[in-house]
Amino acid sequence: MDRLFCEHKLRKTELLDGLWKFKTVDTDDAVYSIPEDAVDMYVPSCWNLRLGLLDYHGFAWYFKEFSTDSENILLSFGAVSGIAKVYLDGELLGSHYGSYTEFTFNVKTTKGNHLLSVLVDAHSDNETIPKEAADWYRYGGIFRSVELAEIKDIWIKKCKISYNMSGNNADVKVETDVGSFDCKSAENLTVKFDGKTVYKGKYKNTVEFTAKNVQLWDVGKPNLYYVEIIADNDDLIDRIGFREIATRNGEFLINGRPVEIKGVNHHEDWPDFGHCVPKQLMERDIDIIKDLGCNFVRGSHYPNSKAFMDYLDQNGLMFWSEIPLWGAKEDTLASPLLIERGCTMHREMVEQYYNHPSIVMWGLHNEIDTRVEDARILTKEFADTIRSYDTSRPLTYATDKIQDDLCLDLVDIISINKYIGWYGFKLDAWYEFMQTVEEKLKADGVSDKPVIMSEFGAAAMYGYHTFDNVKWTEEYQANLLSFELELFKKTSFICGSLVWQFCDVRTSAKGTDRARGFNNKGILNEYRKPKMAYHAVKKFFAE
Ligand code: ADA
Repeated sequence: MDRLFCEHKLRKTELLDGLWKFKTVDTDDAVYSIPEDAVDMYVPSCWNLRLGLLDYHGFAWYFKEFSTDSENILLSFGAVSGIAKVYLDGELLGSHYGSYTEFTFNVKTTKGNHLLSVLVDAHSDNETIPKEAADWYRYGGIFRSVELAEIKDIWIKKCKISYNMSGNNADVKVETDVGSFDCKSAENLTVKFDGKTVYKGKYKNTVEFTAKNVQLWDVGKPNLYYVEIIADNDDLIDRIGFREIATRNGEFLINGRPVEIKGVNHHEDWPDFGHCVPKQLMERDIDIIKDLGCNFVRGSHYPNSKAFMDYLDQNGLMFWSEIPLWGAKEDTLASPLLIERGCTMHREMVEQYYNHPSIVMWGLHNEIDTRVEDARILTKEFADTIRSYDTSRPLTYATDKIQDDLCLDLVDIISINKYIGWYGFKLDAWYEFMQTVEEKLKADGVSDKPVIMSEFGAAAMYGYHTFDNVKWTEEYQANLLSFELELFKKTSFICGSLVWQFCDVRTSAKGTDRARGFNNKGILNEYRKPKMAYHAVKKFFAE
């Protein structure tokens, strides 16, 4: 759903996007019919962008009437904030936790008219992911598309396409997972690679074949191949790219070649659309990122839409995908609920995004208190969860506590967030900091792991200039970023830099210390107008 190419030729699908009925409520009590005072709400969208709802983070009902000619349907939701409880004709189908990943219900129903109702619970606290006080806007609502599919007896739930390169050939493994209404298995299976049939016969979960003389997917050279799977009457088309990722002697390698990571942290956010960014604006962000000379985007701080991932795939840009576990403090790290939610969110992210070649690393969490033993237990649990499904990509997390961090040995890449020159410290403190980092890496026996500066920068108010180098001016931000990028370039153990951040983004939870209610550290403003820092960064990355 929501891809830049057609995922099905056989499966009959219809988007349920458009006007739904909507009503905010105080409790999660079930509501069985559309209330008279429900109002129109466009799906997908973020409800906070409706007048009067900017600061609303509670419960809301969505209702949609639809009709179908099938007795077997799939209802898929691209993303719904917080907890979504889904009802069909008043009967609970189930619920989903996790905001940024897709979920589906298969339903045996009757031909004709139906009422689909969704209760969205956008509350947050210290055990939700993200927690209440996170530094981006926690938009509420059904913010990615909803799809209705009519199927026969079985349907393809997902497919994992993995491979091993041997010379120019790829040994490919296609693992298909089908669902069925009557505990039947699929009978027949066809797998096509690059338009040619590589398997046709009895259904089996795993098909292996050798793809000869493939062109590699590489940074800036995005060779892509389509894989088409047909199981009985259902089908699924996905797109892959062949590339090998490795880390060695402090270097990050793509296809055996060390790559210097040059990137930005990017929130999926637009002032007028929230997380529900129109595709032409995604495309524009990609163009800007390329113009800047970047080869890498960190999806801070949550799984991005599939369409954005497709743009990255087809532009040869690398991506770091993570779940929104942000800034968790010592007192919540041992919470079984938090850990369980985190593992579920990781599992869904990795399974749903596995086939994207642009994703070159998974991020476990961001700025949690990695100085304590509980963080080690949680980090290990998350790492094991991901590695049980994907051993092809390195793992990382962003630490702001590098000096006392207890978890560095658990991941493959060390990523450091540091704001010297903005929060508190004088610029010179960077030199001492770099020395401490080097000593720490040695002391922990992790000097052979690549190190990325995953966040650094300063806020600047768009259009604020002075003759002097004072904080909040465009000059200060541009100068600081130039200093930092120069320093990182000269520091031998650093293999990449990710500027915080691509553009200014709406935030709320950190309260009054965020001028305008925005995190203003963008090198573009929220409407993507470049600040001086844009040109300063471009000098380093592109020229
Ligand atoms: C942290 C955090 C970001 C942002 C940043 C800042 O590093 O990971 O999400 O809040 O600080 O602007 O202070």
